[in-house]
Amino acid sequence: MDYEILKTAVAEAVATVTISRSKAMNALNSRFFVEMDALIDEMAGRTDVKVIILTGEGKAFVAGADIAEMAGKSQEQGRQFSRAGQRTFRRLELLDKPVIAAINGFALGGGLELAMACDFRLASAAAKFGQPEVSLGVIPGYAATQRLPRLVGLGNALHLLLTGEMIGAEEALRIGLVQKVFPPEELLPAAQGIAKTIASKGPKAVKLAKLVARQSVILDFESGCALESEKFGSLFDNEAAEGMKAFLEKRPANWKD
Ligand code: CO8
Repeated sequence: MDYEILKTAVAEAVATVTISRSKAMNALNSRFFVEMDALIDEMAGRTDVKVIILTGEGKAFVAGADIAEMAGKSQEQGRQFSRAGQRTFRRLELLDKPVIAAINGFALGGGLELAMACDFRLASAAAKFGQPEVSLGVIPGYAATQRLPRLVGLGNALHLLLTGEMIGAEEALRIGLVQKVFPPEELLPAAQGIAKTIASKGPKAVKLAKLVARQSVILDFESGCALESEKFGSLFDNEAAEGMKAFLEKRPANWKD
């Protein structure tokens, strides 16, 4: 498809996707969701891409759902838009390639929800985070009520959800909402460096590590461990043979995709 909002640049197996609607602080409109669904399909099929980075153009990562588009919706439309957006973010979360959020600026409302659907979050020291929905008389609709407590604990989540307060990158790091903070100009190079590190690892192992860890919030502990053992075993006589041989021979592994 012809993308208007999502601009992709691919280098060394890493796709850097920039959300480019900076005149509206990259707010998520209907067109964004059409493009994001297409992007997920495209990324799943591209053999030249192993890791995806999502970032934003200008001052914002994403300043939320598009308020101008949301205003005036009926109850039924509100429900439908929420479910459709949740489905898209879930598809992103379940993509069998790692997705890293490189949060360059405001990550508010639906923007923070998008970042939380990524596998981990890296932030600029200038980034700001919040769930300001209650200020608009709504609650989150793209699963922040479910993902935020899982990521930062119920108390930290409710503090953000009930006050609508914006927090800075250091506070986001402290509560575990982001994993690393960088000076603004170093964010993207650092994200690309981390992405390349992941791209250099056993591709099947990377996929399975994500798949099994993602099940930890769904499955009970014993079922999760059983799934881990099954997937662990599946890598033997397969990718693990090359990875361990390479270690013993003191050479880089020669992975097959
Ligand atoms: N939607 C639409 N337009 C936006 C949004 C947005 N979320 N955020 C900013 N813009 C627009 C502004 O209206 C402005 O447009 P214009 O130039 O035409 O006046 C332009 O972007 C620049 O914004 P500001 O002038 O406000 O820039 P500042 O630097 O002064 O402020 C802020 C930046 C702090 C990010 C400020 O723009 C802001 O507070 N934005 C709104 C943040 C917000 O409340 N986000 C949450 C939205 S609710 C949500 O995300 C719920 C998701 C679930 C949806 C469920 C399905 C329907």
